[in-house]
Amino acid sequence: MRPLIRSACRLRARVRAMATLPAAAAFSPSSSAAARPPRIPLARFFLPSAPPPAALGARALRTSAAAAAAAVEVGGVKIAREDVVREEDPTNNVPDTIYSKIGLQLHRRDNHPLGILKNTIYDYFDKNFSGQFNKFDDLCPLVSVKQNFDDVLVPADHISRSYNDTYYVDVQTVLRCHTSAHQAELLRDGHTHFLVTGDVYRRDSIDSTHYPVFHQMEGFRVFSPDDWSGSGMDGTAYAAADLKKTLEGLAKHLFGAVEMRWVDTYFPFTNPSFELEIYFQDDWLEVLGCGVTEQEILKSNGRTDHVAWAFGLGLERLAMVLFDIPDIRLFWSNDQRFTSQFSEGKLGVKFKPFSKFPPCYKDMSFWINEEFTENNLCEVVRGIAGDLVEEVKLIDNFTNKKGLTSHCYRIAYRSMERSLTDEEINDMQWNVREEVKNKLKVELR
Ligand code: FA5
Ligand code: MG
Repeated sequence: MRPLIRSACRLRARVRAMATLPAAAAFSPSSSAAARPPRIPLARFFLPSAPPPAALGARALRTSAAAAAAAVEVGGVKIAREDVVREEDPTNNVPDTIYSKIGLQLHRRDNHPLGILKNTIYDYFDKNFSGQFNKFDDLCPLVSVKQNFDDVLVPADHISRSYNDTYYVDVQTVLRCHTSAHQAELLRDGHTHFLVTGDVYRRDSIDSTHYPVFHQMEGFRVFSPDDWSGSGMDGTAYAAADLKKTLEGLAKHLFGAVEMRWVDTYFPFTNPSFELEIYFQDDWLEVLGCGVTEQEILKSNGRTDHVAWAFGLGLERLAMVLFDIPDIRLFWSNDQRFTSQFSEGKLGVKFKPFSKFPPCYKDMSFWINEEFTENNLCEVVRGIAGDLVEEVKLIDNFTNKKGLTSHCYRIAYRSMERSLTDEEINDMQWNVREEVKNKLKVELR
């Protein structure tokens, strides 16, 4: 399985890690339901759904005057806590820690590494395509299941649709797990060249390169028969060649002269599909997924007889390398010692760590049950410790004669900004144990 997204293992070198993670989630090849079946009963994932909302994120946004005061605004849409977090609703799995990230839009801050990177990519497209690409960086992250999955042909039983992998507001509304969620509507609106940057949300494991909210940029370009008719190629070959040329140029623009390679892969929405890897600090780093758009997507959205390419790149992954940022949590830091190191237009200024506080490790063992998943455990830990949790790692695993399976997890607590006291760590660990017992219904050992 060639992957990307998720790692259970600690990464010796950051770049090595990012290039080789055995991903489970999302759209990587064979991360299919067969490869990793959801543990939560399927009935919970596929409740009969009402018709999807007509407009972008429409369902969430009827708020009372009082709630509106506390709401955040994204793309002119107000989102209040109760629009997104509903503890009593079994079809909702969005915690407060996730709600608190909505509307922060790190990619829209010109002095933030993600904003600096976004603007540098914009410069490349402006320069090479004389302003043809329309840019969107303020689309609401609340989208329908249809937008996030159906419109881009994600199969009904694909693992990425599970409650274990995606944040559901209700059966028909999710926090987008990729910026591809906007392809279809933008095509229908008549766009043929576009870039969509946004925060995306995935339930995931915890370590230095994985965070449940990260940022992607989607690129999309449509060709009409006139574009390829004189080329001697068919439309698909023409688009694939243009895609590779465009992205190789982007990689050079960001990294300078670099060694890179293409790897064949699978996405439900493109065929052929590729990943681009860059040789960096002694290893291959996957920086994006892309491919030639499936005809069905073009046909369904008003572009019969056209072809298109699309790509989706992870801004944190690129920024960690370009700026030497060692831990993905740092992107969310408001600490002056972090934020003051970056300024508009300055790509690739190397981050100087202001301190390294020691981690504190706590182990916990329990007998798992059928429903247990690591993503659920990580959510509980993150709910209590927030960004003070650096890693949650399975360190022991066995099944006894009675068929009971025991897991031992090691939790690393570490602040990026200060020393933690024994007392607060012990308190957090005690709360984690209580919640793991009560919420996950496992038997602590
Ligand atoms: C996708 O999300 C596809 N929508 C990309 C795509 C778009 C393919 C258009 C074809 C056409 P994937 O799940 O592999 O694919 O994520 C794309 C990129 O996001 C990865 O290459 C990586 O750079 C980044 N990424 C994925 N998961 C994480 C994560 N947990 N943390 C940080 N970055 C991530
Ligand atoms: Mg991938």
